[in-house]
Amino acid sequence: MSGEKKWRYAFFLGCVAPNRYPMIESSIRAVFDHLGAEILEMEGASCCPAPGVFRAFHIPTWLVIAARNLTIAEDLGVDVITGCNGCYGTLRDAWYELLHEPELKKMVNEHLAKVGRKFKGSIEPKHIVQALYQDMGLDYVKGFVKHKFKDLKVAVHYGCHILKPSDKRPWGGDYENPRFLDEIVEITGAKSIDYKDKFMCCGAGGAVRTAVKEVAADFSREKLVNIRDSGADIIIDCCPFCHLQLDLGQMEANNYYKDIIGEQFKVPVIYLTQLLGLSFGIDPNELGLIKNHELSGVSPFIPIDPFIEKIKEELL
Ligand code: 9S8
Ligand code: 9S8
Ligand code: COM
Repeated sequence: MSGEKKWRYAFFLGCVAPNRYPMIESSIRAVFDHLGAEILEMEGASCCPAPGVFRAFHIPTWLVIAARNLTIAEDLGVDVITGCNGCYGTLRDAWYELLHEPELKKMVNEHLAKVGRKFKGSIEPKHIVQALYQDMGLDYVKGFVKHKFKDLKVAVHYGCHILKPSDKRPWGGDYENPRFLDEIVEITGAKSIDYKDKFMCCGAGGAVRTAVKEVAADFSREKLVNIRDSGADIIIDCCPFCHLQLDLGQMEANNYYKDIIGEQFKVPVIYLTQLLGLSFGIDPNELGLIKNHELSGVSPFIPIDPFIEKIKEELL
């Protein structure tokens, strides 16, 4: 889209998308550009740092690093968006705590002064879902839908940090049974179907994946059984770490738990903006919707071909 942009955001990438799922980053850029949002780069940004890891070990270190990242967006003078629940958790929790606790802010700014920075609290950290749902609004986003999926059943996975802690999140209303992500998915015509324990963790968060892969895969196994029972065609998520766990984790669950799961899992995992982008008519290549490949150790691990086949006719 050319001309004046309606919104401007600093884009916080985090680690997982640029390193493992470049298609997630690419689809966010394409969709935001299409919707009339300008994306500014955050030069010098580091790991957020991951809430389940850094905060669990040393809160002051976590806070100072998070605040440093926020000051990069403050310098740009715009709100920061991220496509990762974990990054959202860190940036938003740190921002909230620093706004409400002067002592913490003083401590943080003493450290930041050593690198010539200062946390002011002048911008708000947002999830891309928050930007879509609250800044732009469903009616506005709906106006860009060109193709409606006629027969696509979706298992929506929220993940944890986008919802909790609820006092630091902007969703209002029901935090145990939210609908905002389902509502965004459904503007594409896809049907968000209910499944057992929908709001359960993917298994990866809180450093579980890093510490004990079998335990993370066991969570995923349970979630995937429920998703399979629901008859979903695909999983839609809004977090690259959940995405990794639900994609690569399917292979791991197929391996560790082959004796108890029966048929092997093979549900395509698609990121929210990949689905939205398709319905907007954006080139699937730009959204990183690539056909199966033979490379090892390269995402996507579960082939997305069944999804591509299913939607091909609707897109032609
Ligand atoms: S950064 Fe570093 S590890 Fe991660 S992707 Fe999201 S959480 Fe924040
Ligand atoms: S990774 Fe993303 S947000 Fe989390 S902690 Fe539970 S779920 Fe999956
Ligand atoms: C999950 C991030 S998205 S972390 O593992 O809890 O830090």
